[in-house]
Amino acid sequence: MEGVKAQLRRHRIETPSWAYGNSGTRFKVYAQAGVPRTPQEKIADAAKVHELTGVAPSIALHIPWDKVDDYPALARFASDHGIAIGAINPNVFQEDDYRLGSVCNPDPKIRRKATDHLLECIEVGVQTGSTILSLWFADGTNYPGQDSIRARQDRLADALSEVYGQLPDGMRMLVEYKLFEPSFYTMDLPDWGTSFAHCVNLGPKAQVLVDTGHHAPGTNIEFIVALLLRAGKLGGFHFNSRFYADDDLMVGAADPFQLFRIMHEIVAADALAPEADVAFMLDQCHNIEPKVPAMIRSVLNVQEATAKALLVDREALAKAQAEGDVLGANAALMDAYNTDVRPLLAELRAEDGLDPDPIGAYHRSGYQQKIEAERVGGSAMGWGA
Ligand code: PSV
Ligand code: MN
Ligand code: MN
Repeated sequence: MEGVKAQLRRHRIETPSWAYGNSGTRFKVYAQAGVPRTPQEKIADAAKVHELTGVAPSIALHIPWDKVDDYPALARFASDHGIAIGAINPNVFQEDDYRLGSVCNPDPKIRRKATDHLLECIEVGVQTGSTILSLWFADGTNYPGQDSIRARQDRLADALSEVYGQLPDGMRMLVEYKLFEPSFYTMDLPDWGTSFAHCVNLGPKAQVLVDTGHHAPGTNIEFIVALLLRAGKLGGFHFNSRFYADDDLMVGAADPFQLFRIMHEIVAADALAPEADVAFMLDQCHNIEPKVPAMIRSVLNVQEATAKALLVDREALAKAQAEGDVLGANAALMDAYNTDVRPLLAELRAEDGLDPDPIGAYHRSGYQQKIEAERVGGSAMGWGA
């Protein structure tokens, strides 16, 4: 148990700035009381989540949603609040110019503009002390014949390679894929194989980012995770859960067993500790639920899945596997999954001077009342607006 606790203490989960702001679907963005109006207020909320959970010490930024004049000052603000700036996410999908794509656009001027924004985000990373440039492209086509699939891949490869060439030491590039949406015929990065192929060509500083909501229903995500880990190409996750498509619901809400299976692959490959360089990030939209407690819930859900994965009796599992004991091997996994780890996590928090019940502690803290009183006119994150 002490070994399990030691590993849990070293686990890091990053929360996204955009999940603290108002969000919604294409039908409606719901305004909530107390949501942040500035990047600083998003950082304060992320810091609250870290203060109560102890395992969420960084916040991902989305540029220009979190654009400021002075990035070093923003990083200092974060560190004064006990957290760091995590992945920098460029946004090349929210301007009219990008109607036919960003780095894959048939117009070279638009490709230049998009690539320049990616380069600008490297600079944001340098100024904020970030080590991750996290790329997602909405690029694709809606109709057969609309554009050349191969030419678009060439343009994508060119842009990625230019950006890769500018990555400073210590910074890596994560390439996210998504099956569909906003494009419906082709996405230029639709799946892990396409991301992987580009990353292999680019070099060791390019790795694949797995967003759990970006696959076809029924996809075995832990298989992808195992393959990428084996190739040293798993850069990180965007955790969230889905019932249908890219629902962006709280991680662990729809399928906690899948989350456990993913974390089991991570633990089995010894990839949980920060040195393994797998970034455990959340990417969610809290449309109808209050933001900060929803984020705390999500962090706890990842932590619970991780604790269960750490409880798998590896010796018993390896023995059963070697002996071809199908039921025994499956039982080794299920015993861990069916363990209630909440008492263990409560104990861990108490030992570390945290409240054993982070959500209860949030409600008792008065933070929600404070932000509702102080913050009037919170902004939409941009997505779905
Ligand atoms: C796209 O669906 C995505 O998962 C990408 O990570 C974006 O940066 C993020 O969502 C925006 O919400
Ligand atoms: Mn994502
Ligand atoms: Mn998504």
